[in-house]
Amino acid sequence: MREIVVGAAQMGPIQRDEPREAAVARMVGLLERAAREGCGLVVYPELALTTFFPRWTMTDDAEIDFWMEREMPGAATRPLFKRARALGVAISFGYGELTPEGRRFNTSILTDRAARIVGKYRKIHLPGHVEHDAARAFQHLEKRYFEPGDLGFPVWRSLGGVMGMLICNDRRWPEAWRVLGLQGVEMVLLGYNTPATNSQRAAEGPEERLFHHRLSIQAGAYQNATWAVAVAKAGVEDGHPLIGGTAIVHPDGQIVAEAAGEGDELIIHPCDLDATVFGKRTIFDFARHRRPEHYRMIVERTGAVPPSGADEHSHPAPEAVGTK
Ligand code: ING
Repeated sequence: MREIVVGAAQMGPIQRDEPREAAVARMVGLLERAAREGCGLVVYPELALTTFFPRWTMTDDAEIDFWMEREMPGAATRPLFKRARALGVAISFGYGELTPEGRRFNTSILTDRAARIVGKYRKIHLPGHVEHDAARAFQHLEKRYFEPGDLGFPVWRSLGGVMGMLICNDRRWPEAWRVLGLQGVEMVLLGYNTPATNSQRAAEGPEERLFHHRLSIQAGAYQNATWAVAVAKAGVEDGHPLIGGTAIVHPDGQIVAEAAGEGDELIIHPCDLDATVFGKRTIFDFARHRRPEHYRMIVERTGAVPPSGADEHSHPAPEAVGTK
C-alpha cells in the first residue's frame, strides 16, 4: 500500500484585474484546508495565478509578458511555497513561464513535501490559433503567446511513486498519456482552463464539454493504468465561462471524486499507487501486448492522409448478367 492523500484544489474564476497575490491567497487557503484533512499533495489548475489571458488579443511584448512569471518561486508565489514547506505538503500548479532568453511556455511544476521543485513540464499540445479571429465568439491565442513545450513528457520518482504532468489540451491526445505510461507513470497531474462553450460551434455547451473532459481523463487513466488528478480553473472570468469538473480518476478508469461547483473547491481522495499494479501487469502489460512494429505511422505521420483512388463500391453495380 503506497498511499498519497491527494487534494485536487479547483479554483473559481480569476478576473483580468485581480492581482496574483489574491490568487495565491486563495491557493494558500485551499492548502491549509488540505493539510488539515491530511493531504500530502495538493494539485492546482493550469495558469493558476491569473485569468485565462489567452482569450485576449495582445500584440505588445510587455503586455504579454505581464502575464508571465520570470522566476519560480517569485515574489507573488513565495508565500505559497513557504506555507507548503511549513505544512509538509507537496504542490503542483500551472503558470505562464518567461525564460531568461525571452521564451514563453505554458508550464506546470511539481514540488516535494519540502517545497523543492522536483519536476517541470511545458505544455506540448497548444490549442487555438495565432492571429486574432474576429469570427470567433472569443479568442484562444495559446499558439500566439506560448511555444510548444521542449521538455517532452517526463516523469519523476517522487512521493513514493512515479509522477507525471500534462496540461489541459494534452489530456485529449492519447499519445501524451502513452508516453507517460511507457515510463511507468502511476499518477498524472493535470490542470486545465476549458471554456464552457466552443468559440466556433455555438451548439456545443458545458455538458458536452464536461463529457469530453471526463472521457479524455478516464480513457487516459484506464489505458495507462494510472491515477489522474484533473483540476479546473472554473467559473466566469470577465463574462467568459470555464467548466468545472475537477476529478480524481482511479487507474481502472472510474471517477472516485468530483467537484460539484465552479468555485474554489477541494476534493480529496486517498490514492493507493499500488492500485496501478494490476492493470500494468495484466490488461496493460505493455511489454507483453504492444506491437510497436505496427504503430510506425503514429510517429512518422502528423496529419491524417486518407487513401487515394475511388471507393471500389461507389460506382453503380453493373447490370446483373442473365436477368433479362
Ligand atoms: N483549453 C481547452 C482544452 O483543451 C479546448 C481548449 C477545449 C480545445 C475544447 C478543444 C476542445 O480543454 C486549453 N487551455 O487547452
